[in-house]
Amino acid sequence: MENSDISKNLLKGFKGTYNELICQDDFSTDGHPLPNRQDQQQVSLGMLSALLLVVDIGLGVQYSKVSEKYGPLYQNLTHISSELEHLRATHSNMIHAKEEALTVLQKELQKVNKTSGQLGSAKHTGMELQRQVESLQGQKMALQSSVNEFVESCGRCLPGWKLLNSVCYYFPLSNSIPLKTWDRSRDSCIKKGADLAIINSEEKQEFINKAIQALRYSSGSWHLTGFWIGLKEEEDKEGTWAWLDGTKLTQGYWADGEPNDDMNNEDCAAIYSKNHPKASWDAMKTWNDAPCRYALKWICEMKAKAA
Ligand SMILES: [Ca+2]
Ligand SMILES: [Ca+2]
Repeated sequence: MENSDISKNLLKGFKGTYNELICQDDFSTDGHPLPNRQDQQQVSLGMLSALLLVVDIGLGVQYSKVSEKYGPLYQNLTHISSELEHLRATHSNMIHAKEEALTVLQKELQKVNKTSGQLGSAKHTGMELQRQVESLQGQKMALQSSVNEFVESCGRCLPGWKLLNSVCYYFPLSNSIPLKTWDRSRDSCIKKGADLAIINSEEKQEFINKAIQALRYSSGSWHLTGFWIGLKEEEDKEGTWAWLDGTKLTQGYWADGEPNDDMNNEDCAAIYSKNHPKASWDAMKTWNDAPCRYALKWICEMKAKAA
């Protein structure tokens, strides 16, 4: 039988005894116990005290069982509460550490951005220096070439001009020199005491082709590798070409298909360092007729000084 059942039975017995003690038949009409029942009541009270003692013992046993059953649970609850507090403290520390890490990360990112900017600036400066070095190297080579040509021409041509037989030629090869129309190109030559070049022999054609080869490879577009020469159609005489010295063209070194007077608007002649887009390279076929207003490079010639 369970302790709880024992307690219930004891309480039941207690109630029965109590009822017997306070039964109405045991009292006189004025509410006092009858004299012949006093001894019996004292005995009953003794039994009641014994019963209470037993109940008390039963409850003590019950309490011990309950304590034994739920004590570990209470200890676990205490332990879990302690763990929970610990986890809360750890979580708080982690949030604080995360905020500090974020602050450090932002500072580092700012440093990286600053360094990246400095690196970009340094790279730009380096590229600019490299460009200046390449430009200076080009100028040095051009100067060296001019000196060599001056020496080779024995001073008969100006520095930067090339001598062929008794004629000096000027080639504005540098990309820094702006392109000009046929008329302005001629003006530029005249200001130097020269005029646009006349190419009236195979020897001159070969010599000039060789001199302008630098542009054959450096310029991407064919039409930008042209050099105006002293040859144009006579006024209102389509198809009649004449040199600036007044002589008619007898031998031309036209590219295949040229002159074609494209759009009825091509009246000036130029020599090209790159092969015609519709033909393979042929040093004896490098001329084209083009609109005189086109901006190209040009070739000047002047008589060399006497040897
Ligand atoms: Ca024409
Ligand atoms: Ca043409």
